[in-house]
This record gives sequence, structure tokens and C-alpha cells, in this order.
Amino acid sequence: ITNTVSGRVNPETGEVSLAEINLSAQECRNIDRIFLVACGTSWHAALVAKYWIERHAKIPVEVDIASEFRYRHLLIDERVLTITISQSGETADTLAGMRIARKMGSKAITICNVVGSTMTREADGTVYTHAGPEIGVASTKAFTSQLAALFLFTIFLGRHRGTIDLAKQQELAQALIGIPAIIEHHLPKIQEQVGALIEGYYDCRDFLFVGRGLSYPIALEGALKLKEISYIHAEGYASGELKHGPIALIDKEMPIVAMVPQDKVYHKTISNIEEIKARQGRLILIGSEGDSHLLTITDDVVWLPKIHEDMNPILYTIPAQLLAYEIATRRGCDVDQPRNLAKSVTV
Ligand code: F1P
Repeated sequence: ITNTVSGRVNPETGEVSLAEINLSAQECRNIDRIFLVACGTSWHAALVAKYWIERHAKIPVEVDIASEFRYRHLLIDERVLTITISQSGETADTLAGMRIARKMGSKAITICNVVGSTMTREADGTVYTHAGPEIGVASTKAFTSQLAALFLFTIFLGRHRGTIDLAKQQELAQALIGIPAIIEHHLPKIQEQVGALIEGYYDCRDFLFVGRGLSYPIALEGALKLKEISYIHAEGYASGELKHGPIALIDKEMPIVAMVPQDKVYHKTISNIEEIKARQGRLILIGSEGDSHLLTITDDVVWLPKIHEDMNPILYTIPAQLLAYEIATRRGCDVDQPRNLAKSVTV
């Protein structure tokens, strides 16, 4: 994950340099607002980055689906930084959004996987994810690489704006540097746990995915992956939003995948989950090793190590992707070539 991004992290100091970003320290300080613009899975990466940038670089961030952004009455000037995120660098709506923002005076940086793509040629600066070609249509490794790139960008911005001190820079950089080894170490165990539990779920018609805070976009991504490759209807919601409507869907037939890391919002998330349990929803929990409270709620728990809170979105993506993969395979779907989907949407 971290080796592929076109940036360098000094392992001692945590200092981040981003080779092709073309954004000076002064320009970082001048930013008033950031627009993150993307489609599909890349839009979910943008939603995660909003939390990171606002928390650490203290810049207000707006996140837009590119197909809406381009038709909005945009209030953009040269103090706005626009960041487009795209695996392919060719997605028509994202490209159009970038062109509009640049015309209005905004500098545009793109987080992109394809060298020489239209977006990288037209952007003012680029952070390459260099995740390699996605073999399948559904974006998977591109997503986790986008998250790594966006986290490096967050450290870069925070440092130049003085919102992150040296100790924080070190802490955040170390957290990111450590994540590939953690995933590699735990992957077989995660795969085994997910594989074991899908037997009870692969023939369900609908799924809900819920999460709060940094886990909310991962709930959206888990639902999208399941839809894309297994054709099961799935929706992602912010946990706290359930009681504003979706809770009406819950009965003993409805599987709900809940992300419950032991983070700042853990207790709130647990109380949402208790509400689901009270309505007999079939819960699959993805949570932290050692959190025995989860076993009082359900036996279907995927255990993940407890890590730096900011890294949870990267780690929690892995079981969400695997769940979609295992279910799709069990249903006989071609996970690499899902029907009706194109690798890049250029019209
Ligand atoms: C955006 C996207 C992908 C999705 C599918 C269609 O592409 O929505 O996230 O997996 O391939 O396009 P991109 O702008 O990230 O290339």
C-alpha cells in the first residue's frame, strides 16, 4: 500500500514529500476550503479523507459526487483546492468537475492510478497511487492505495499549515507505514473468518452495512462491493441514520454488517447495534480483538487487531471486500467481470 504511492516518508521524522504534487508550503497555507470530487469507490475514499483532513489539517472539506458537482452552482475561487480522485483518470464526470474548478481559479490535484491519463495531464499536480492495473472491474487495491495517498496528503497539508507538530507527524506516518505488515500478518485469519461465516448468508436477498465516523464510508464501500460483484441488493448507512428510516427494514431475515472498531465513537455505535438486535436483525460484526462485549450480541464476529484509529478505514476495508468476494464466488458470479459495469465510465 504505502510503497506504491508516489510519495516518500522519512521513517524517523515522518516527513512526507510528494514528488509530483506541485503545491508549495505557501499555497497549502492559503487554502480556505477543499473540494473532493470523485465517483463510485473513489468517492468513498474522498469521504474518508474528509475526516482526516478536517481533523489533522483543520481545513473545511466538501465532498461531492462528480456527476452532481459539475451541475451545481459552485462557489469556487483561487483559495479553493480541488482534489479529484480516480483510479482510471478518465472518468468523464470527475474530469468535467476538474475542468470547471480550474476554470474558476482553483488549483486541481488528482489522486490517480494511471500515468499519462487525461486527468494527470490536465491537473496542476498529481499523487500517483501506482497500485498496478486492477484485474477486475470493481476497484479494490486502488481504493486502499487511494486511502494511503490521501493520508499522506493529510500529513503533508497539516505539516505545512502548522496544525500537526513533529510528534504528531511521526505518530501518523508510523501508523501508515505499519499498516501493510499488519494486513499481511492478519490476512489469512481474516479470510478464514469471513469464509466460515458466509455459509449462513450467501443466499440472502438484501444486506445493510452500517458504520459511524471513519467507518461510515467503509460501510458504503462494503455495500457497493457486494452489489457490484454478487448482485445482492445492499445499502450502506451511517449507524445513527438507521432510526431515521432504514430501521423499518430490519427483521430476522435482514443481515446487517456493522463496523465496530474500538474508536472514539464506539459506545454510540454499540447502542445503535443494540437497537438492531432488539429488532432481531441478523448481525455480522467486524470489531476489535478482545472486545468480548461483541459476543453478547452475536456469534458472527470478524476479529481485527486494534490499531491506530486513523488506519481503521484501510484495515476494515479488507473484510468488507472479502465478504463480497466470498459471497459472489459462492453464488457462482464472475467477480472480475461483473455484468453491466465498465472499468472507466468515459461518457
Ligand atoms: C470510478 C468508478 C469505480 C468503479 C467502476 C466504475 O472510477 O465508479 O469506482 O469501480 O469501475 O467507475 P475511477 O474514476 O476511480 O476510475
